[in-house]
Amino acid sequence: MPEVDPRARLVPTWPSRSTLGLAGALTGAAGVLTSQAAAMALRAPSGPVPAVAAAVRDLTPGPLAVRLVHLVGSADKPLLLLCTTAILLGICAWAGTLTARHPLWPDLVFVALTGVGLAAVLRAPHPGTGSGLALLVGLITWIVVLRLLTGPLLGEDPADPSRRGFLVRSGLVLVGSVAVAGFGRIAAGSRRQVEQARRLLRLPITQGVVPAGAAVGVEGVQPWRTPTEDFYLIDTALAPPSVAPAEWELRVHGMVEREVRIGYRDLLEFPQTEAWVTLACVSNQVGGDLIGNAWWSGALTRDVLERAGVHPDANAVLQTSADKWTCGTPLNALTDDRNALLAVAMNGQPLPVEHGFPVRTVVPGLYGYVSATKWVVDWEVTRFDRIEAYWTKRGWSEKGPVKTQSRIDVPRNGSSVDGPTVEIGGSAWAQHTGIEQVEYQLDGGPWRTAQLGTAPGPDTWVQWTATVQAAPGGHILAVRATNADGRVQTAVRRDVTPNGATGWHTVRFHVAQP
Ligand SMILES: Nc1nc2c(c(=O)[nH]1)N[C@H]1C(S)=C(S)[C@@H](COP(=O)(O)O)O[C@H]1N2
Ligand SMILES: [Mo]
Repeated sequence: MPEVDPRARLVPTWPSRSTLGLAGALTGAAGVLTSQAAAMALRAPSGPVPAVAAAVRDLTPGPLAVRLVHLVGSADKPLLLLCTTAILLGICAWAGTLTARHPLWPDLVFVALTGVGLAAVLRAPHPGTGSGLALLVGLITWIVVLRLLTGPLLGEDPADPSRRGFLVRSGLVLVGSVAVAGFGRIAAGSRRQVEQARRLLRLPITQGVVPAGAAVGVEGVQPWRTPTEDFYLIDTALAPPSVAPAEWELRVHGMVEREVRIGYRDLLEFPQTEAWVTLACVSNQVGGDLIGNAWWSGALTRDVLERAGVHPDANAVLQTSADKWTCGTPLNALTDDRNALLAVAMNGQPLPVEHGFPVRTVVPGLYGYVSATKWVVDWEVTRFDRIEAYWTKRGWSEKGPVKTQSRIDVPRNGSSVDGPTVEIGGSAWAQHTGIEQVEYQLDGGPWRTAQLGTAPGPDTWVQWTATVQAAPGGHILAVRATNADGRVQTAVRRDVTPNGATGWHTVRFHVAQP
């Protein structure tokens, strides 16, 4: 029999594997709770753990997934979440035991787990900054809490371990993370209440009918009416502000005869106007997709301004949102006949929270950064020489009229298509001026006129299409529009800063050998 050192049995190693494992599991739970809370507080579309669970579900091969769902029935979702969390905590416990080797080992595991979370979160259609920040909060919690729990243990005398100290620290971590989780729930609660209020609204609006002939019916051309869920999203808000209709108020002040405050009900008592308006972002690159067309419903901005009575020397309105974003809008664009709106609905539904619920501004003909204030709460009637708005402070132009642009949707750049007859198409826009003509050019040949879809007025994009004959091999296609003033879209390539990109959209495509 081998000789056994009797002390080895009498003095257990400290910290023991199980203590370190427990510390790891506790740390794991703390990080899950804080990152989940951060995701909720930032109103990220999903927390990291549900995102991983969803990824597991989506990546599970179909037949296996079906078998599993049959096995556990409708409990599949909670069960999946539970399993994901259990596996995660198991890995964290194992990471905790690695502390005995070197305190940096668990950090590596945590970084790897965060990487998995990031990959899962990025699969969502609109991940947003909130999800990434939530992961970061979780990672920092893991790294800090594990040190907090295990650091003091590592220096302790194995013969006289302070189990009590460890238990106290563990208790504190547990209480702290539950408190943070509670805070996250409260923050998320305000969003839930607003969503609830939104669902209960019954607005005097219609769904909007796509005008006959607006869609040219070419597969691959972006729909004339952009579905709300595909509508681009641009804002500086980490989390969309939660503004309930009952709390909403627009204060109109500054160079006015009388300051007015308009509540949500007051706004609905103004005559309601509805219109198709194509909204575009100044950051849209040539050929880009930061543009969308929707049916907007709301009160006319000019009716609201008339109630306040604007001073004749005023030429601007400084708009401020609930999250303190600002933009300067030319006063005339809000008072002329273009039917700028304080919109309450988009595509026949109350505005989605992300698109500015309960009220946003929509001004045909101007880029969003100088007009389309989401969660709008304050209008100061003023003069351009007295104000600086969020983006103008950062080098973008004071005025932002939309530039005439056109885009090729099919064929896609770099695609291979069947020939020799190729259907081409896309859209063109010059909001508030209108599109008169769209031309295309194949392989540097003559410019030819495309067929145009109909448009209800000058404020929306129009679709264009044509049929070309193209031999097998590589081709280049370019498009340009002419606006209703007879101006041809410029070929000069300009960047999006300071007031919108210019240049012709060009795609390369390949016609396959028959
Ligand atoms: N409160 C607020 N409103 C805002 C912005 C913002 O950052 N904050 N961005 C503007 C910009 S730059 C654009 S292009 C449009 C985009 O609107 P959407 O997100 O509904 O498409 O909103 C505008 N309204
Ligand atoms: Mo924008």
